[in-house]
Amino acid sequence: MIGKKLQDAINNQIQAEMSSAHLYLAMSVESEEKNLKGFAHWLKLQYQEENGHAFKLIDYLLERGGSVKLQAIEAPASGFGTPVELFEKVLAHEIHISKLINKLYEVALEEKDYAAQIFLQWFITEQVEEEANASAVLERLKFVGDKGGSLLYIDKELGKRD
Ligand code: OFO
Repeated sequence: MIGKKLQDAINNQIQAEMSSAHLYLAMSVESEEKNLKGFAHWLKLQYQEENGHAFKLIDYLLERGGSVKLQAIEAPASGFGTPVELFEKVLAHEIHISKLINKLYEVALEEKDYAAQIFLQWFITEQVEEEANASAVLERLKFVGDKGGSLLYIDKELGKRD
């Protein structure tokens, strides 16, 4: 059975993951509207990945006999700017989520919940990958530029994500 403090913290993280999904869906739709189909595809897969993170936490809480309390998801921002600005926002968001995951892990440490510590290590590793993925796209965009033929090339590359 999981303690109340950790249960509340996991419920907050479920909300954060679902908010991430919502944000990436908004970014995907905006990219589609700009006819950047590769960006839209990449961001749609990211949306699905975030929902997967939320479900992983939901399943874990249920497995531990906890109570899942879904929270409101705010409308995401819009007007994400140029492709470079868009991926600056993606990277900043993932850095923010990494901090939340670290705080969640600290709760598991304080509560001496060893099982939860092992479970949450997956998320710590995942955040390294999430930041690296966003950073790689941002660096490429900055290197080749986010206009004209360069943009079309990167859009095509992002469309290959599976
Ligand atoms: Fe759930 O990792 Fe991104 O936000």
